[in-house]
Amino acid sequence: MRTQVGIIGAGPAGLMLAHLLHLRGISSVVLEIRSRDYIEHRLRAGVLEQGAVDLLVESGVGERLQREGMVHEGVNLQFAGERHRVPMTELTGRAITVYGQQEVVKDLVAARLSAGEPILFEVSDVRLHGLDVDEPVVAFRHEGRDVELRCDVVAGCDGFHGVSRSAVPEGVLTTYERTYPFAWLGILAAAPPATNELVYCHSERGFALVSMRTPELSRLYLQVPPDENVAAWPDDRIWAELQARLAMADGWRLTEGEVLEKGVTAMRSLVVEPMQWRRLFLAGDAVHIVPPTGAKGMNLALADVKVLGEALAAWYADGRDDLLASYSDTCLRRVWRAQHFSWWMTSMLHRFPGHDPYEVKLQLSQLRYVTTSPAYARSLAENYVGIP
Ligand code: RFL
Ligand code: PHB
Repeated sequence: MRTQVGIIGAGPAGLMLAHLLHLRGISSVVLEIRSRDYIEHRLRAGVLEQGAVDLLVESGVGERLQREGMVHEGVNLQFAGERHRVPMTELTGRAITVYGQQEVVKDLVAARLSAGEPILFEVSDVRLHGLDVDEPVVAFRHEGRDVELRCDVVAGCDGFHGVSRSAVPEGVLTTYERTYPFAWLGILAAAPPATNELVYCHSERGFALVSMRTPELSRLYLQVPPDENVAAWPDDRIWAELQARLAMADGWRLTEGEVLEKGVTAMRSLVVEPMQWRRLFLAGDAVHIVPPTGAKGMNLALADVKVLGEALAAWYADGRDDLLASYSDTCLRRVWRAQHFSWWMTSMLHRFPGHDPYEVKLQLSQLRYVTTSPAYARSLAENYVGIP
């Protein structure tokens, strides 16, 4: 098999890159180890920055997003039993849109298949060769056959557990990372969202988050110990803990409903630099991870491939390689801003096992300052809606 760009992974990064390349007349083949059904129902992120929405709409895959996405002009921070709204749109002129990552994936898969372009699902044994001599080959198994895909360039969009990153020789990449001493237990519940906008809640019992997917579905999270077993959390315990953490002085209560899905997510920060080696370009979770507290992961994945798509278009159309050469540096500026923001939100809102009462007082002072100083609130807002 032969194509111009071999794309490993059909998450938001790989699918969006394939779509952007198709619009420029550049051929690609997308390889995915999971099934179509699996990737279209994997429950993950839910917040799109303004820039991500613009990218989806301008590239022609935003029709359902514009119809079904929930536009939020503010976000709430809750602490000491009080809720404070940060008016993001008033402060920045921009907004976020709540729309599930699996919906973005469905829209991109549909666009690709209706264009008659290939996505090979359920491939296995994916290996990269020939990078050192600039003749990349992706070898894999598909439907019982061994296949070799020859390409000009490989895009490694295969997420944190992918294989692309490890095709780079030892000593080339530098890893920067943090792990946090807690995880998130997330649920999807058949309950109308209890608030119009998201609530990030600091409490003595630990962090909680109120989010949503549709007017009928709530998405809720609780800080739990790292490697927590989901079995330790029967539905009743989850609701009781959410109610306790989210309790307000005025008696407000969370709407409860049937728990449809449950899962535990580890919290880590990670950046691998540079995001390129020769003809291999890495994008999204394959090279950077953020804790979900800043809602940045999917947005960074989309921002990377926007840069990569434009750089590849300039290379194919005009033989220009300056944009490909600066791909990593261009992306890493946004990546590090999001790293800092996500780390900062995480540090301000969670209960850390080693914290003493002094550190808790500092968190509360910071939260009060962010929600009362227009300057500080604007800083949070511009990071949250996404720096253009
Ligand atoms: P993905 O989505 O992980 O896609 C990678 C794809 O590659 C496939 N793959 C392979 N394919 C071929 N060969 C191999 N050897 C392969 N190995 C793996 C995988 O099956 C997969 O389909 O990476 P991508 O595209 O970089 O997208 C990144 C986002 O998925 C991720 O950053 C977000 O989900 C993170 N995240 C959030 N991001 C946001 O922007 N806003 C949020 O509100 C938000 N909330 C979240 C989140 C992630 C969460 N979890 C579960 C980690 C909330 C949670 C709970
Ligand atoms: C979600 O709706 O899944 C969500 C929202 C905001 C976050 C993380 C996850 O910061």
